[in-house]
Amino acid sequence: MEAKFHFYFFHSKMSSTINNLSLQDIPSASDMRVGIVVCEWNSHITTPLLDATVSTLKKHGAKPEHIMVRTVPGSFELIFAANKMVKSGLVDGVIAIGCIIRGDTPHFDFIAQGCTNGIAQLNATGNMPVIFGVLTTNSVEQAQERAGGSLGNKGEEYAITAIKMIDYARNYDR
Ligand code: DLZ
Repeated sequence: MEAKFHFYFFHSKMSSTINNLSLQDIPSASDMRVGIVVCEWNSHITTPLLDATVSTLKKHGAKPEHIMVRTVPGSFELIFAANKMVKSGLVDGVIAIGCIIRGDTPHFDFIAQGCTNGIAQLNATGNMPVIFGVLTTNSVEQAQERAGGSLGNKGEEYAITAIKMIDYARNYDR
């Protein structure tokens, strides 16, 4: 465990990245159970995010039967559903996927803030990582760019972040 921490510390300049996310030394997910909660709201965005998340988990060794996917209406419900998954003991980490797009009313701010705070609270108080896979954008176009468009698919980042954080948690559990 110690050697691993040192490795991360001394190799801060990573050449292979998705944006700022290092793609080097990603742990195997072959023994990881990952829960995913995904929103129906803006499903034309959340579905490609989900697809990329699942395919990236599999690419890194996760077994299909160890990936649990559940659907909720909107991003505000992610908190409740993710909390249930955390407490179920059936998974090692959770990825919450949603897409909140700014509209004409202040609703965007309340939903985005509530969702962010709720997921942050789960991370601060729970015993496993809950990955914040929620796009908050000013337009549909911005969301599309990040869900398989010109800026890639953030689902890949969610999956890799989940794998890294489950591995991180395990290093403390041992
Ligand atoms: C109500 C609402 C609005 C206006 N916009 C979004 C959105 O852009 N993305 C999203 O995931 N959910 C939205 N919702 C639904 C709320 O998340 C929630 O489902 C309802 O307020 C019911 O609790």
